[in-house]
Amino acid sequence: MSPLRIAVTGAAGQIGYSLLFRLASGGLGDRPVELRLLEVPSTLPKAEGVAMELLDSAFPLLSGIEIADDPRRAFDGADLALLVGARPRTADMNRGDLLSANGAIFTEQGRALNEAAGADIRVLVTGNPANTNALVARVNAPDIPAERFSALTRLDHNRALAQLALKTGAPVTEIDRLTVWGNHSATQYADLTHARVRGQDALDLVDRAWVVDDFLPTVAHRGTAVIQARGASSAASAASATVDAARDWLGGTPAGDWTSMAVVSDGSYGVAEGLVSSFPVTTSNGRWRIVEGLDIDPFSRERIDASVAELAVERDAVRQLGLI
Ligand code: NAX
Repeated sequence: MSPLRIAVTGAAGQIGYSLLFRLASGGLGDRPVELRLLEVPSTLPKAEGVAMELLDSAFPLLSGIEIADDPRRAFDGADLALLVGARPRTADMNRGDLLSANGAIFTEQGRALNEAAGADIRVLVTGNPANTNALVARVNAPDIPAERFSALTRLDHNRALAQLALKTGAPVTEIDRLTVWGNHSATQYADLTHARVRGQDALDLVDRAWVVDDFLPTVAHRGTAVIQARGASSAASAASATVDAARDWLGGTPAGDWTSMAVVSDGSYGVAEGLVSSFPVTTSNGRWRIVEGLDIDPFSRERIDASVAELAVERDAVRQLGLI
């Protein structure tokens, strides 16, 4: 079996340090993997150290490791690009500075993907602001079909699953049809309207006050809570969600269930066409499909619209900056 060529950006960062080992140890299945570690020049020595540890783990599925500071080299012939590296917001930056710094990264990487990536490329953006970074990369890669780009909302989905499992006492494996809508930000909406626990409607098992006052804010602000507790942002759980999202995209969602993925909107559920927004999606054979026809109640409508409005503001900002 030919190896799956996976490029990981931000390879020497804290998510990279967890993600690379999950990919090399069979996180995507039993196909051998070749890893391309992309970093900025100043952090290449750290990436070398990570590569040494990957080698020292003697993973049976790891068929090769390459380190690069040139995205064209890292993406050359790649089947999967996991775009994790991004510029974090520092105290001296306003929102425009953040979008502009990340815009520079994701325009360059979009162009490099367009030039160099393999014909089967799938691009999953974890680096924040993930949805808008995915939009910028997609627009700068006009020869790659739009549906090959997505942004990570699987961590939000997994956080929601875990909270519902804790509340109901059911294992996560007994919960399905949960959806995260919108942006990977505090405006995201984790929708339990269609979720089931052991086949029963989730909303018959929990009361509305818990959903509104406890569940939704806990899921939406989980990243901040982890920073407060750990003194560093979510890393292992973000890596785990990135693996889950990539595995399901390539391998498919279980029959009868769906997952949450931020994908390019076709106008479904009133989300403006072209925005990269989280939807309920099923996947099979490397393709995703938005689950259509779900009833959206007025509460959900309001929450979805608020998150999508934020995405539209981000899109307008990167448009004004000339990034798309
Ligand atoms: P770190 O700061 O530990 O690592 C980021 C790495 O990216 C650094 O090593 C840096 O040198 C590298 N980098 C920066 N620019 C690069 C470029 N142009 N090419 C290649 N590498 C580059 O951050 P980490 O904790 O690993 O988080 C990475 C990103 O994930 C951040 O943007 C973070 O906000 C985002 N997150 C996204 C989540 C999601 O669910 N979508 C959750 C976790 C996380 O907050």
